[in-house]
Amino acid sequence: MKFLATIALLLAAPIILLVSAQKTGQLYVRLNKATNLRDKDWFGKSDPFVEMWLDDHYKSRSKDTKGLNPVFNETFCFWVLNGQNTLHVRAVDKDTFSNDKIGDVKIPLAPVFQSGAVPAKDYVLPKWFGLRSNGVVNLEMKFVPGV
Ligand SMILES: [Ca+2]
Repeated sequence: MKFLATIALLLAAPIILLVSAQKTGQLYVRLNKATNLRDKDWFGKSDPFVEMWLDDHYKSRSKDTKGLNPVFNETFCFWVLNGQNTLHVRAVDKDTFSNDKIGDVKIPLAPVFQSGAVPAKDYVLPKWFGLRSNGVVNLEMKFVPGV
């Protein structure tokens, strides 16, 4: 009987996970631009792009750009699930052999959940525990609950 109870628990666990992973709304992120990105390329040009995600299995990726002050003007939409409260943003330099991380930042979503919108703002990609910077991304957010 104990064995059966264990099996029942194992079967129930994914169902509980599914229920707790309900959608709570849609997050729109408009990525405006980045400035002063750290130069990762020793040879030739910098060609940065930006990745964003709530869940690292589902990353969104911007277009490729050129230079250290790229303009994106792209909007991304994410389904927000229960418990997701951080937007991960990473600037990456595209390379022939392996892409190179420029910097990243974790943006708390509580402000946009509370107010529905956060206007365009600079977010620093910290370096050395925030003592220096790998660059800045400028983005704005909007949250539409319960879709
Ligand atoms: Ca490159």
